[in-house]
Amino acid sequence: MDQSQEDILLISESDLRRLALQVLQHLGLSAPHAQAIARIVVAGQRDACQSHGAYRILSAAQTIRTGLVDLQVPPLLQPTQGAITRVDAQRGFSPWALEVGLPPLVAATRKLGMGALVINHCFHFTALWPEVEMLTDEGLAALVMTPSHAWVAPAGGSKGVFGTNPIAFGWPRPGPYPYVFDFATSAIARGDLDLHRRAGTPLPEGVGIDAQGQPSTDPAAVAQGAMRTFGGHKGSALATMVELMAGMLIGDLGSQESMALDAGAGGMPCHGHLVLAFDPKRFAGEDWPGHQARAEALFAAIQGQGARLPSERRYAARALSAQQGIRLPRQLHDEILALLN
Ligand code: NDP
Ligand code: PYC
Repeated sequence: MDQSQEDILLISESDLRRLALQVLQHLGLSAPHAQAIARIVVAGQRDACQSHGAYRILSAAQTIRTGLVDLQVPPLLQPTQGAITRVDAQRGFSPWALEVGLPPLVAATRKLGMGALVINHCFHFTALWPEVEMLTDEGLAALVMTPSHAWVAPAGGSKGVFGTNPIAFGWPRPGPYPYVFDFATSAIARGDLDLHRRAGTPLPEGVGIDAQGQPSTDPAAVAQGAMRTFGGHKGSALATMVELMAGMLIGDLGSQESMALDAGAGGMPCHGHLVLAFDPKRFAGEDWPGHQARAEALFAAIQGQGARLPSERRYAARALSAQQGIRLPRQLHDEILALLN
């Protein structure tokens, strides 16, 4: 999916945010919904996350066309119960609900040592790392997970049961960049499958099967069949955990139910979302700086072998975007602009 220089526009972060806001509001979203979505998708494009950056403006538009998502409804913050902060997104998109739930989550985590933010009834289509970074910025460790649509077969099976069910983890570090990983528990994110389909390029071997259960590298055939979990039975178990923890545990839909709600309309998934936060100063106590230094030694041991840490590619892209502007595929830019017609 490499693109030549002519296919790429350089755009400033503020211009891309302005464009995203204009389009999202034109599509009918209230200003706070549009602003929260714009912040998160622009951050994705700035970090060169092609499947979860500006491309997701098209996903938002497609979801809006289904008529299932509420474009105006404010998230309902419920009274905090111990460690649990709960926000009912009331079938709106998730980013505004996240922003509403974050301050009480941070307060509860500082008070109790750990906290959980449960977002119910949200349409969720973003990357998870921006959510994790909002917590590492507060000096907290974080673990975030969410179901999606049942596109992914269990290891040993051939029919979609799980969502692409991403898990993200963040650890606060001295300096500007936390340790963060963020990945789908499927062998490929659905967003990347879609990008292959749009570009007419084959999928990597081994990520999906067609409707007859045969291995396929044709994105359209795999979209009709099923995607595989990463790491076989291990990814399958992690995907199950996400269904349980961010579905049944929090009293919300899993990926099969989300897909049934969509009923073939082609919108983004609607379900619950779980954000866990941990205060190292409460877990490690006064010795936290010493233990944080031990964590730094671990990272140095990884990098000392020539291996890279997760998110290094993103952070490098972030620095490049700050210097040169954000790289945006011209075709995507034109498709986003066309939403104004
Ligand atoms: P990738 O496989 O691209 O990357 C997974 C993680 O591994 C990243 O943190 C990445 O860091 C890191 N990584 C990649 N290569 C290496 C390497 N060689 N050494 C060390 N670390 C490495 O992610 P996915 O395609 O699985 O997911 C992409 C995005 O899709 C995620 O942001 C996820 O949240 C999102 N998603 C959202 C869903 C939703 O329902 N909302 C569903 C599924 C996915 P780096 O970024 O620096 O390369
Ligand atoms: O890429 O798998 C994905 C995805 C699902 C919902 C949002 N992104």
